[in-house]
Amino acid sequence: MPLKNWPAVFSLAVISALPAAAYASDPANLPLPPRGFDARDNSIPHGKVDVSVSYPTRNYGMRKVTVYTPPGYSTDKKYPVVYLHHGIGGNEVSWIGQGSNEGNADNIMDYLYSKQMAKPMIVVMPSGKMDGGDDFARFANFGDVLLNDLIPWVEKTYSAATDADLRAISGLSMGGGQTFNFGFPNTDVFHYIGPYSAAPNTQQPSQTIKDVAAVKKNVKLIFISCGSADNLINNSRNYHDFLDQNNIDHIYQIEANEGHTKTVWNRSFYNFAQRIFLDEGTTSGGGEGGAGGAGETAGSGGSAGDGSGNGSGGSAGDGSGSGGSAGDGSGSGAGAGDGSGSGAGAGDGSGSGSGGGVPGGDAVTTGGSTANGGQGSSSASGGTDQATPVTEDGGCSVSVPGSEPGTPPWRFGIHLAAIGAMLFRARARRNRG
Ligand code: FER
Repeated sequence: MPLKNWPAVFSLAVISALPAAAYASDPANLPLPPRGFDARDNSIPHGKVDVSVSYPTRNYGMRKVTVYTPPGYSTDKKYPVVYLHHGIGGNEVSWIGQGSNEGNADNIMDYLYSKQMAKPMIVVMPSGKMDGGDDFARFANFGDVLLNDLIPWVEKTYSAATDADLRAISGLSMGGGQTFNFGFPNTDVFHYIGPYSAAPNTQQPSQTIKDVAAVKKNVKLIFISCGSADNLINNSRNYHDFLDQNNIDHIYQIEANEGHTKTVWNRSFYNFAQRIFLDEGTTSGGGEGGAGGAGETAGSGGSAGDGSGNGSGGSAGDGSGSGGSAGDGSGSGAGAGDGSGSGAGAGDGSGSGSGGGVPGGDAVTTGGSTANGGQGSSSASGGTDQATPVTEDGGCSVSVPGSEPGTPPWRFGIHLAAIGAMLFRARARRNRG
């Protein structure tokens, strides 16, 4: 063999010695939602659904949109907004179980609030298929309407925040394609991107992600999901691979044995909605810390970035606080809330939360997730009196190439949790005295 071919042979040998999926990280494998999470439950508070409201556009006349506002919605506050898109046969009511019935976003949000598992947010479900042209054009043309007609109208008409940290885009199938196509080129507008079962209208990642650094810097959560038996799965896998190859953190959730179904879309919205808008508020340290354990609903967690930042948990005015989160290495976060819970998350694959509950209050922690792709772990330590700390799953592993689920240094997290709980108790004592 001529000498000049040796480098090629050598690199081939190295490549074949690596595990089969050298760059492709594993799916997140999130647990199934609890029974009833997407059903109407008359024993819990409901948000308000404005069905088929009309808003003006520059080029398409009046268009329809359905808007869900959370229980207790008040114009005294500004709410984050998620724009949630339907599939090819759908319209503005498909996500509330009407018409083509593609999901139950209203029931899911009601459920999440009843368990204090999501930030209060507005869910905007537009009719996302414009008039004229083939299906691809009709869905593509909505991009301009979304950015230049709908978002400004929502922010004028509802008590909506206007910060990109408080805006998310999501959707199913053709709407999943829209989520990729409108989300990635506009990371200055949307900081959370959640496409489910994306359809063939999905553009190539090389077309939508021209600036990898901007995606890494801006986007707080990318949540890609699909049924394992969906024959459109390549659209999702393609992005998963691209994101892995470019070291962009994301959750890749595959629903085992599911096809192109509403089951996938409801589970996906349940998983996405509880992971968005968690880290607005007090932030110090650099950007890439893990998503951290979410201690509670309201309140705002601190988040610490790679290596050295420190975040201290937000204190919420309305009876709850949320966990801090820490990134790789030595960041730390601790959160203490007023009424019902606190969480602390540490980097490197572990998160923990401690619930310092008030009598009758619930402390809920969702597992810490970190940018490191380690195995998440979560724990809850009890609140006072009748508080019932509930520990959810062990955290989602955010996929990062080459990361191994190691032994999570969860004891560190417990320490932080204990400190958070101590602070909480001290403050409660002060408040009582
Ligand atoms: C296709 C397969 C699926 C396609 C669109 C879809 C236009 C969309 C499905 C949906 O939105 O549910 O080939 O091409």
